Amino acid sequence: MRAKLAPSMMCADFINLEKDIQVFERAGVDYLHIDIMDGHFVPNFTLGPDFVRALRETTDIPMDIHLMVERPENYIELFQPQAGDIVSVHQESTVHLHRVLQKIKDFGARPAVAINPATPVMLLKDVLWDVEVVLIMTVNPGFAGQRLVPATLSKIAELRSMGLPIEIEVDGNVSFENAAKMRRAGADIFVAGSSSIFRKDMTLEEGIKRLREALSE
Ligand code: S6P
Ligand code: MG
Repeated sequence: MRAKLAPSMMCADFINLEKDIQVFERAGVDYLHIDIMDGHFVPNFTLGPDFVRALRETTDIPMDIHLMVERPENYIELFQPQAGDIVSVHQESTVHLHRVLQKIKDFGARPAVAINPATPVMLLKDVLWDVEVVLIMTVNPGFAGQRLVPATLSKIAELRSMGLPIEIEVDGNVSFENAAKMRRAGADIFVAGSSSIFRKDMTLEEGIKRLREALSE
């Protein structure tokens, strides 16, 4: 599968958001990655449904909504997922994983399950046929700008070797160097944050170009 890019909007310039979105449209990125945190599942707060609504008025780029919240089944309606969006819920965040994945499907969006670095791939065995995407967290969720947890690379390869028709998304310290390793291990969707396209020493355009080059090596 073709490598896809999902810029992480929590790393964007909130004061000049429209400018960043125009760059993403010109560059043809595949998704806008939106981190949703509740201060319980992860010790931080970030974006919310109003932000998603405002983005939808500005762009047609599909959303990749990453729910880092307890009991995600209570919040799907709030985000009004649309056809073509990805909505990911954490395996660790609910005892009703199957039910919430069906709910996402009912909205016509692409259901996805996310796992923390400490969660083994095998715990997903009984939902793998109910998801289109598996999001492998390559850092502990909650913050941008962290370092890769190296053991997560073998989880990408382990999942890919199962031969399932799913896309593998990676999120966390997807630097130019790590992105190439993740691609070789079998990842398809790359969340691009402060380690790549939002680096302070280059423009967004340069960062996107370098990330694409790293992924095609
Ligand atoms: C972390 C969140 C991520 C970050 C992304 C930032 O909890 O889910 O989506 O925004 O990891 O990228 P970087 O390159 O700063 O790690
Ligand atoms: Mg994320």
